[in-house]
Amino acid sequence: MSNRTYTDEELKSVLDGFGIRDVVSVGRYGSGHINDTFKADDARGVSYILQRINTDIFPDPDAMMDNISRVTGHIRSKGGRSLEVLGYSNPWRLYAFITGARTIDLIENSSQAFLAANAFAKFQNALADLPAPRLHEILPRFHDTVNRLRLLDEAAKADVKGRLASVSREMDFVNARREEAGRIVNAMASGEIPERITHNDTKINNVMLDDVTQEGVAVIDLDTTMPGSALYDFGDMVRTSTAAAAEDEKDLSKVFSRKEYFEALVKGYLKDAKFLNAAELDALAFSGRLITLTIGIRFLTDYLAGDTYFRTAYEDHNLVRCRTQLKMVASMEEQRGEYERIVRENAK
Ligand code: ADP
Ligand code: GN1
Ligand code: MG
Repeated sequence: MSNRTYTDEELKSVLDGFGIRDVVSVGRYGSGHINDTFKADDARGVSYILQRINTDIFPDPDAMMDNISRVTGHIRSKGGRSLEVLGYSNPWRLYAFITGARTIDLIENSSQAFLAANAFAKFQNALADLPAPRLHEILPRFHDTVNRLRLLDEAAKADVKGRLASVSREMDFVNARREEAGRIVNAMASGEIPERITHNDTKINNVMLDDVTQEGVAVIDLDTTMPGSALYDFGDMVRTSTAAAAEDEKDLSKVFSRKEYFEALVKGYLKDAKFLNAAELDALAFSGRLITLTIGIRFLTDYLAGDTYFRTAYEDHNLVRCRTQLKMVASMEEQRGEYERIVRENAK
């Protein structure tokens, strides 16, 4: 968890190191949970994104930046828009600020869901022919739900904050779904589901939407772009882009998965994700439930471990987030037949 504060002088001296000397303002920006992100403006009116990479989570920023420069270079070589690294000096980096577009934390209409999913499909498509070598595996077993369950069990056993007794309902919910946890990792191990280059963090605020057309003009937050499964990328879109309420909404009656947004996601994704095989298509609806359960498990684990991973704003923040994720899983389970039908009809 990085709740560190930075003085203006500190930030200006980092910017100075990158050759940006006429800074008129610099302040916290965005709502990411991992890195410390700042927007800086200079006297000419040019804006920058300055980020301190969270090195507790990303132990090898050089490998990460190597991935990012290969990925962004490849996308640009095909005429696409991407992050532009203006400077990097571990743990700081400077990006050009992408103008004319914005990120949102909650989808506002079906059209945005369609366009965001289409942007992620195009991203995966563009990277399908990235020349060798294989990208660095920045966070091994990142979406491996079986491993995430093991980490949850360890945190529950240690119970460092004495919080276990208060989460018995959440633990029961997770425990009732352990059987499904290995479905994608096992299918990847057997080769049924192929390894692809994937983003691995396709939440809705990691794609910049055009201010006018709402099109996804650039996929950002490329820290976890590495070998993975396309299913996890689609699943995280379902988690974040079908949600009727914020990831940390306390009133669970407002939290559910919207079928019309799910349908828009499927259409937007399948329009360009022509590479999917039959096993992937078959697991598309399932991937939404699995990744949402997995993120719920991760929030719960962090809550039990004393909030050391995700940035939190208050005492129970991770527990609140865990509850929304589990409610989303329940909502997707209720609509399972409909969601599977939508995938089948659009995959024809
Ligand atoms: P985190 O890993 O903490 O989620 P992100 O890289 O996603 O950090 O950045 C946090 C937020 O900052 C994004 O959701 C987006 O709103 C904004 N942002 C990041 N990079 C850019 C950029 N190049 N141009 C404009 N906004 C950006
Ligand atoms: C983190 O970095 P950000 O805020 O885009 C996390 C994702 C989680 C997400 C939950 C590197 O994403 O895996 O799904 O929070 N990123 C990392 O909101 O752990
Ligand atoms: Mg982000």
